[in-house]
Amino acid sequence: MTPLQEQAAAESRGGRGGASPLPTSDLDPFSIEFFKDPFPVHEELRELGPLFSLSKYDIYGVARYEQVHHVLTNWQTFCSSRGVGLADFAKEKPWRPPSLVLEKDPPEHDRARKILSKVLSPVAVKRLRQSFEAAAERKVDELLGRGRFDGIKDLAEAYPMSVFPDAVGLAPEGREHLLPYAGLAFNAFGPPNELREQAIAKATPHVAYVTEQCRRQNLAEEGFGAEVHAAVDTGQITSDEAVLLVRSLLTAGIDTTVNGIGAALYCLARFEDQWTALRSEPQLARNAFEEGIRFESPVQTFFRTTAREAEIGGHVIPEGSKVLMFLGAANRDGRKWTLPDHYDIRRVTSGHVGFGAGIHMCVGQLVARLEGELILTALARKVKRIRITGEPIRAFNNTLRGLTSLPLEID
Ligand code: QZP
Repeated sequence: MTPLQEQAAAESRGGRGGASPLPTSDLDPFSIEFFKDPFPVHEELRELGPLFSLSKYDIYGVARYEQVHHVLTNWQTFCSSRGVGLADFAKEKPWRPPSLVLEKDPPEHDRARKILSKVLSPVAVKRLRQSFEAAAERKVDELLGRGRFDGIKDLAEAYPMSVFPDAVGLAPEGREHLLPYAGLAFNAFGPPNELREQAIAKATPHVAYVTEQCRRQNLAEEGFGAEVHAAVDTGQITSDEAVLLVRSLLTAGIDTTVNGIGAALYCLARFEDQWTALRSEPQLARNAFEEGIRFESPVQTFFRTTAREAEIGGHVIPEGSKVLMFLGAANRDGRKWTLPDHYDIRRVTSGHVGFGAGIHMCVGQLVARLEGELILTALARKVKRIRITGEPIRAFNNTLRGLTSLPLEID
């Protein structure tokens, strides 16, 4: 028997655990069928209870806001150092050297986090506003000139790709590896299904590119990359650690904002009243982006591992268990949100877990929000109408939710 089955058996014998037996689902939360429309299933998962098990992977799951938030904010019990994907680093070798922020716990985590917090601080991000704003306006002008375009390829991907790699200080050559590398990393958090295995099979050139570009000599003299490496000179980190921290920027800094901008764009194209509201008040752009993150949750899930015995909703979880957090379900939990399935650009979005919560909460969130705010502001100021002209095509990834194509017309 697996630990989970043993516990279920113990509970049915009236042993320790919750007053009621732990609910189980045979859902595969990493299947194409689920990715197509996860929201009705999210509701079923929330209704199962505060904690459930997923028999397909012998793991635990949380889908209600309260429990997702609890797991995110209790790192001593729900640790990251055994990986935030399905793979338990205590039992299997990670596909790449672990991230010094994402896949560590305090105190190691805090040392690395401090460097990135400073590099991505409010003051540092403020300095980018002018150039990011000019790029957003150029992008929207170009798309207005074309009239018809792909909202994902030509906008949600093109805009971050036109600003973020330069902000890091990457050379112009080889940038086509960035999105495939991120797609790989986000698929790798999932189980060994076709998405993960195919991505790993094609990984070599993308990994080689990222590994090489993270070195100090390959980064511009100014930019996030150089600023990370400057922490070597002051003795805060080693040069090997600096390379890995730049890798974190490249892994987490692009595909996330691509899908965040894609989410807001897809919402604004579908919900005409919200587009009208944004046009009449472009100052709402930053919140329209944030609400897109809550509504679509571009980062749908990731895991923690119990570092010690834990308790959720009256159920005991043994040490060494994987707990899957359904961020997308928490962000639409009716226990927390009014009209959760409505995209409302005036909503008070604070508290959503689309950027996580607690000590690991997205360190690049100010860069993401800047990009989101500026591209939506440029659209609101310059564009009268957005129309979907063809069938949106969904992208399938073990972690990220978004589209691969969104045919649009603007005027
Ligand atoms: C990915 C890294 C949603 C998160 C899992 C995004 C993420 C954050 C950090 C890293 C990768 O440090 O490589």
